[in-house]
Amino acid sequence: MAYRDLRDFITAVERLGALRHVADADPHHEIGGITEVAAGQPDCPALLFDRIKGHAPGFRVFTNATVSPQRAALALGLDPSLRPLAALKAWMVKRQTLTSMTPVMVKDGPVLENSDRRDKVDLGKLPAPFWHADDGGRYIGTGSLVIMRDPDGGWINASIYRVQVHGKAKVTIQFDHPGRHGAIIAKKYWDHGKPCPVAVVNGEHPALFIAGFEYLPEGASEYDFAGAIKGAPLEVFTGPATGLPLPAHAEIILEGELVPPGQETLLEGPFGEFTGYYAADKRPCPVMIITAVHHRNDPILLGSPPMKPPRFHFGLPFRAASIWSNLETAGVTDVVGVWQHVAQLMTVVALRQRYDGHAKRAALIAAANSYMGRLVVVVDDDVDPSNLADVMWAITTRCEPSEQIDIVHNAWSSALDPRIPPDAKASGVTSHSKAIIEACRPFAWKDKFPKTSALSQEEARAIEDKWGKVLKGTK
Ligand SMILES: Cc1cc2nc3c(=O)[nH]c(=O)nc-3n(C[C@H](O)[C@H](O)[C@H](O)COP(=O)(O)O)c2cc1C
Ligand SMILES: [Mn+2]
Repeated sequence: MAYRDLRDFITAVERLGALRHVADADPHHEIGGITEVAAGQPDCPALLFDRIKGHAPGFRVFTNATVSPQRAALALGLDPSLRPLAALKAWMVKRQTLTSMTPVMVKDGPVLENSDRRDKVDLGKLPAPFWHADDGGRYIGTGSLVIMRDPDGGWINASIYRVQVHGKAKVTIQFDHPGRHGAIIAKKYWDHGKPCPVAVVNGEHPALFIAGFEYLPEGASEYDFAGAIKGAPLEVFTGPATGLPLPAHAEIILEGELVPPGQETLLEGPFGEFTGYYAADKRPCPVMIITAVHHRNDPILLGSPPMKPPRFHFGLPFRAASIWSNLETAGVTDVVGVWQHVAQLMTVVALRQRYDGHAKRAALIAAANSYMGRLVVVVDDDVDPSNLADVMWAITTRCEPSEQIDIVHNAWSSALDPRIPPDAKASGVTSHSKAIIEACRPFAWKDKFPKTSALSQEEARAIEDKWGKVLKGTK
């Protein structure tokens, strides 16, 4: 299902019956609150806010865009009716064979319908919400991309970093750590005493939203990856203020410069994080001075605020698809599924064990790539890794803790980790330990393990197909 831009995507969501229109909400905590409550519902709808308090009618905010598995599949161009694990597998396979597509240059685009330059710039016109009660300010960028050009290679990085409003023409951009491509690129300009040209793109094509979250190699542009997902190159024009290539069909674009930190930094945050806490507090952050704002008529700001888990920006755990792919590339056979729960804080691998040590081999690879994840679980192939209740059943019945739980120390976490003690965090600690839980039948006697009385996934599915309507009372 191809769609041209965010507006087209919203139309497709409406056709699926998954869009709700919300009028007269307040950007001060209310839009954020409604978004969080909706995201907690079993069939979380997408929300389009209009007539936002304090803003011109038509200036809209769109949230929960890809929060359901169905809409995450739609955004990837996959069949939205696939079951979640089948959809993730389809994405894993598609991802391995994507052909990257370089954007094509165009002269004009709908995002240039309105432009404010220099002293006309006023971010106050745009409905940037105050998402959570104790946030340090309004955030215009939660689901927006930060565009920069590498001064050496010339390639374009387009990733998601949050953007806080600090004045009419001033925002901060938050790099979680100095290894972010955006942070590396900006430093190259700053080391030469120059500001870094930058643009913030909002209301972009959902394929670009997904690409902006992917861990791509340095030198690979998220623009090309988005084109590959979309199956057609992005159309970009040359930003008049920065010379950066910018998506013509975006809703709102800010252009400007990220000034060297020696000149100015501002305290950023606190901001409600995806763990459900304020763990990073306030930190000094690079400042962007905005020299131009472009937007479509009646622009739509795509908001993707972090929320308390299990809510997450994407209804399919895309990082689990990369781990699944990593396992295959590393030569680990018989993986039947990988999933992440609790907003990617827990990784589960399901496999058909073929040899002793097979499960641990998979677990160690998955643990290495589990950002902030303290729990890594391996289950047998009869357990659906996307079903947390099934995973807990496997843990409580197949894992002997004294034998099958290992702890890996000093592993990959983040300054956003709420459980790193304050003094350790202050001294720069961003690692934690990971528990690897082998919840598989022990390999040496797996054939003597008591037989399960449960229906197999295939049997249960066949029953659902035949008797589902009777059980639901719709027949
Ligand atoms: C909605 C959303 C918000 C995010 N916010 C941030 C952020 O504020 N800072 C950050 O460093 N990463 C953030 N991330 C994660 C990065 O976008 C992601 O790790 C990306 O791969 C980094 O790209 P890079 O490899 O080009 O640096 C966010 C991701 C999403 C989906
Ligand atoms: Mn990148």
